[in-house]
Amino acid sequence: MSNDAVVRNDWTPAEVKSLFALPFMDLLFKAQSVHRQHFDPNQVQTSTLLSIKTGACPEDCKYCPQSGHYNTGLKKEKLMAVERVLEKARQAKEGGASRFCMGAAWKHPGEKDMPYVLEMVEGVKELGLETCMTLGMLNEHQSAQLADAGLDYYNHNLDTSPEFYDKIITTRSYQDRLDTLGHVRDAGMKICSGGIVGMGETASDRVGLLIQLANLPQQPESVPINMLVRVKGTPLEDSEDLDNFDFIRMLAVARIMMPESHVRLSAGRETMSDETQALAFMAGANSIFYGECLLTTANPEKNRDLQLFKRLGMRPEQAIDKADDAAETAIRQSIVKQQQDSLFYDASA
Ligand code: SAM
Ligand code: DTB
Ligand code: SF4
Repeated sequence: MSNDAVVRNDWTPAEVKSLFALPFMDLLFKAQSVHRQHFDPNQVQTSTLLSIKTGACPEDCKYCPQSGHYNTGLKKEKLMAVERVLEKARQAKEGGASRFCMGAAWKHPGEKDMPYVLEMVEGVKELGLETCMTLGMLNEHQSAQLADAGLDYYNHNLDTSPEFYDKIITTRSYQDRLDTLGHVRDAGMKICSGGIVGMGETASDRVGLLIQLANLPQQPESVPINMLVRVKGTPLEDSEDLDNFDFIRMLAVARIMMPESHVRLSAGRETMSDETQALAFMAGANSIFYGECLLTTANPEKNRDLQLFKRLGMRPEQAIDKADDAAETAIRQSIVKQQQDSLFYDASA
């Protein structure tokens, strides 16, 4: 393995700035070279999202359609019944997702909610899917309960640099977020943590976010990089367009700094061309949110994604390794069916 593909936790701002300053083609080549030392470059991890509790969130995140501080016209919904969540998870599995991510618009889960949330984790796991949740802040006890129930990943984003953070959120601190990540790690779960670009942050803020993530004691296994979805009614609805090349640079630098992590091309794909997405994969992104809906906003249709994979000769990662025998058979049958529908790329051809 070459030296530039080794995991490091001592990145300096000057080094990271110099990566961003590379000519675009040099940066992409470097990112793709690092990527190939750790991953199959033609494989993409697919996670399907479900909002299990929607809207009326007490936090004031300026990008978020679910904050109760802004009027975005979103219909609020209470915590979804466990059986309905499991039904959605079954559909996600049949559609070919390998991970099911459940998100709640909470500051933190309430004690009365925990038994239901734990049941959801156990049920989704039994289906043979990887499990992920994003429920806001967690304390040590809640982290241990989720880990015991079998939760594989916890998503909690740092969102931006420590310097820009209070322009975006005032109701919880950067340190609160780092504390939650610490509890998740101590409980033995994998971390999914990333951020958003296109919120009016400077180039140094992008450097600052990536340094925070990469220099954590252990890098997050999953790093979602979201392009801001500008939602009417949020304070960021009129944010300026982000240059797509700058978005790709962010993915490429994340790939180089966190060579063993899955880097997720996250929110923002709905308005992105297929060609921009292909550049994102070239930059080392190897995970997407898959399914027509993110939490409350649109994502590309499954068929568009499957066609894109096919056109690029890429394959979705399957959760087969983690599934028990019955679930494995079901997943295999589902893949065969989709291959017969000729939507998947046939790697054996
Ligand atoms: N309430 C929980 C929390 O904030 O931890 C979980 C759900 S929250 C919607 C998860 C993440 O979605 C946020 O941290 C943010 O990075 C991302 N997100 C929310 N709204 C977004 C938007 N309009 N565009 C892009 N990403 C967004
Ligand atoms: C993440 O980084 N992005 C996802 C997931 N983690 C939970 C959420 C994106 C939300 C986009 C706005 C919405 O659909 O509400
Ligand atoms: Fe609430 Fe999460 Fe949205 Fe912030 S990002 S307002 S915490 S749902």
